[in-house]
Amino acid sequence: MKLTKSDPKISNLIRKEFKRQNGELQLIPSENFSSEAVREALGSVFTHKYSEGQISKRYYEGNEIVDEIEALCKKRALEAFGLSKKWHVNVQAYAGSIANLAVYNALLKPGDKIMGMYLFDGGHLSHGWKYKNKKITLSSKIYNVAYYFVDPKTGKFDYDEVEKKVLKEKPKILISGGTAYPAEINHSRLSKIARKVKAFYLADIAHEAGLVAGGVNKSPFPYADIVTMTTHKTLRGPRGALIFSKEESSEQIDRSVFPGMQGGPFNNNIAAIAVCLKEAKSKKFKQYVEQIVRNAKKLAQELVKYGFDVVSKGTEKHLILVDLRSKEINGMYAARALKFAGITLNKNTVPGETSSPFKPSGIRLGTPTVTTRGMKEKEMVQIAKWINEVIEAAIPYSDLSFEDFEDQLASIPEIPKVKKEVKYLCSKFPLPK
Ligand code: DSN
Repeated sequence: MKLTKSDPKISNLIRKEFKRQNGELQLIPSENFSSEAVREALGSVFTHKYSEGQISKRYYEGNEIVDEIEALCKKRALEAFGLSKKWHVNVQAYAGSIANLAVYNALLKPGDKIMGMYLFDGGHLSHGWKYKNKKITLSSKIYNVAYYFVDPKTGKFDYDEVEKKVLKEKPKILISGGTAYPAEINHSRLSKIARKVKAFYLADIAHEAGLVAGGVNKSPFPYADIVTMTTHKTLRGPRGALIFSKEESSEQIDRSVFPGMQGGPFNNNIAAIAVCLKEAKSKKFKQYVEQIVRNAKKLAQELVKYGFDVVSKGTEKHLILVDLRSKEINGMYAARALKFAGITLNKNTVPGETSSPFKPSGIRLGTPTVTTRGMKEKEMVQIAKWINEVIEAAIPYSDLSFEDFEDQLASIPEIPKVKKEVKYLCSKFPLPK
């Protein structure tokens, strides 16, 4: 029975969410809009099957077709990143954080040290997060955690300084990647630094996976020992994760995912990941990711023209981080004002953060979804103008409590005006169904 009949409430909520995504500008850089083909595979009968184990070595019967789909997904994953048989890929991890934890669990003993980019400088929670001496994430409870930082003047890494820190901390795994670092990462240099302390070099390219597959960001594969990524950001697939490793650690990693951390893989997800990896090999996808970066660069340039302090003065990727401390409004207030105007992005901490993750000083935005809709540089100029208009209009109210600020938003004339214009632009660039 169709969902509209069997469960109209859920069906209606799905319809409303599509309308929300379609009727507003989605600028959260870790989000994207997958193809109908990806979503068809995701909703397929593969969701019914248990398949603990590896191809041809399953614990349950009836996995002959699951074996085929997992083998195809692995083959496509290697092809999408131009990798030889020297690389192995695990496609079973439920998510990026689990993939990273599975890598640590495979290669380390509890108490060993991992070292990654500091969260406020663009790192990720799963690389181990301690805040004000409190161990927040499981990885920081199991392992010792150390960080390296951006140069506060440039917002970028000074790799000589990173090297000094790594030589002092001597981690067992050196990690790069995260959520809010707009410059490309120097994988070659980081892998050399890792070698100096005999550490594994783990490149987490969750954000950049599509950009690497499409050749617009440099590949970490010639340098890294392990590469993890999610599949739903710039790669434009379903939610999920891939772990690439070399022969010497691949078996430990497979065993760490299952039975170490997970039960049966989500075969419907694996099917959908296989679909997105085929899409990622196409010429159209390459053009798509090239446009993502052109759009992000244009948007960053325009924001700079309006006097926004864009971290690292621009971007080499799909994402932009704006430090609002010079604008007398924080990220929490700015993000909510923009949301009222139909522009969805997220509040974010910034390098040298002087506030807290709950009321951070910045906003983060990016271009994967608007580029999926077909928007180009011309639309980025318009979007920057709207962002400026809304933030400038909201600043006079930013001393109010958050509740009072929210109450005021609808009565600021610029906000409904921009919302109407945003809606019109969105109607000209509909999301693929
Ligand atoms: N939540 C993701 C992001 O927004 O970057 C990372 O896990």
